[in-house]
Amino acid sequence: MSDVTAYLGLGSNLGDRETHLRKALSLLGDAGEIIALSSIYETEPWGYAGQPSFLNMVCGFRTSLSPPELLALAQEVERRLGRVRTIRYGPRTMDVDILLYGDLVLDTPDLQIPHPRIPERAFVLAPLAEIAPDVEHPTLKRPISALLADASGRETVVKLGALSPGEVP
Ligand code: PH2
Ligand code: MG
Ligand code: MG
Repeated sequence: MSDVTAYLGLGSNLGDRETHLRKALSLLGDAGEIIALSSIYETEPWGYAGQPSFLNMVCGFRTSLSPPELLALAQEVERRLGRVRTIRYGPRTMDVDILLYGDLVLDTPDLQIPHPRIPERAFVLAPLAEIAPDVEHPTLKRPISALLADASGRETVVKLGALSPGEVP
């Protein structure tokens, strides 16, 4: 199968959040090619307020994995970083979500692509717009930059900066 560019959202709000992001990127880099990295953002919790703030970022990932294989990789990275599944939208050491997979649209019980909550989430749209502003959302048919403009007034996100070069996988 030929390579596809997927965009993956990473988030952590437990423990050493930045180390978790770095380790997740390193594990992903072992399995495919990271072609773009957003800055890290400190973000207000979305969906369930009583939890610590998150660090979020997005990476562009060039891969020959199929969508189910990529989901398995994302879950393996979460597992390796000590993820324990508790409440929905609750705290986690690492969350790796498939946001986009080329222009594929997929709706199965286990996996929906594009990620169904992209337009509601500034914590996804801000880092995604940094590295893929002109990419068109496959079902909304609008560029990511336009979706971000519509999401102003949603949860607070603060750009912290990029990982330093030595930390980039
Ligand atoms: N992930 C969630 C629920 N809420 N809020 C922020 N700010 N960042 C996240 O990554 C996040 C969230 C479920 O995946
Ligand atoms: Mg998530
Ligand atoms: Mg997830």
